Amino acid sequence: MSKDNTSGLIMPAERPSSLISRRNALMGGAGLLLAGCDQINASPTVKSFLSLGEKATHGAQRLVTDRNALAQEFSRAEMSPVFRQNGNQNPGTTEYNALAANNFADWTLSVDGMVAHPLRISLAQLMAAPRRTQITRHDCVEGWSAIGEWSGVPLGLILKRAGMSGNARYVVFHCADSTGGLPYYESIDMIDAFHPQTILATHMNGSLLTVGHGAPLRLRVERQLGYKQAKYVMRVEAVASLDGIHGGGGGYWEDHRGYQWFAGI
Ligand SMILES: Nc1nc2c(c(=O)[nH]1)N[C@H]1C(S)=C(S)[C@@H](COP(=O)(O)O)O[C@H]1N2
Ligand SMILES: [Mo]
Repeated sequence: MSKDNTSGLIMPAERPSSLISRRNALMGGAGLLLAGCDQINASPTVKSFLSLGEKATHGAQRLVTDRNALAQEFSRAEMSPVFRQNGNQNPGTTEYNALAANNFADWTLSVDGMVAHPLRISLAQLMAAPRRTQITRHDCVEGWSAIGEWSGVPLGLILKRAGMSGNARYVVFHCADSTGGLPYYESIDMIDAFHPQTILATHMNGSLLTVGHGAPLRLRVERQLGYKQAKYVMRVEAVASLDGIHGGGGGYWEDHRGYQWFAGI
């Protein structure tokens, strides 16, 4: 955490080496053995051994690193000059308007469901928590993308603080807005919930979130498409199943628009 706090960015150079060391740890050193042995490549026995090794490595990487791999991060110079607002741009309810009028001083995030210690966290508490900052690309299924900087508290920290049950399988985000009476909500699995780039963001591009972009708190789950990036998050719920939560599909778009629950990129 402290590394992220001081630089605000993950240095691009860190990523390949951490991936390589993860692979080597995984392969028990076989990765190291196979690296850079041009001389012995010629022998057919060695060749077949190598291709087996390659398959094993790729298979293991697919299993272990694909879902955990980091989404690409960008430099400040690559940030989009305009990051559009999309979907609902203001919940507009009496309750939300009152919270916004007071700069969300009375707002709290509820963390509940399958947790040992249900929490109510104020914005001030979130601001004081360890945070992570990342510049990533947002991809909306409607065909636009934008690169922006997000800063917030890792979701995994909050779930650990709440003492989430080992039997919980999904994290559901309940939002303040609805469309035609249908509440916006989204959900992710535990791999995404504990992914290092999954944060509950309070800031975008160095400033507090605007109402249009989801104030005071939104999810950033960087390996997923735009519609999973829930804005106006009011409540985080740990559950064993998505059955019985609204339409049971795990999200507003999944329930009503036929979008895939898993929107991995
Ligand atoms: N609560 C809520 N979250 C939401 C939406 C929404 O309508 N309500 N729209 C989604 C979609 S489709 C996209 S592309 C992004 C847009 O985020 P932005 O307005 O910050 O660009 O938010 C997502 N999260
Ligand atoms: Mo979207």
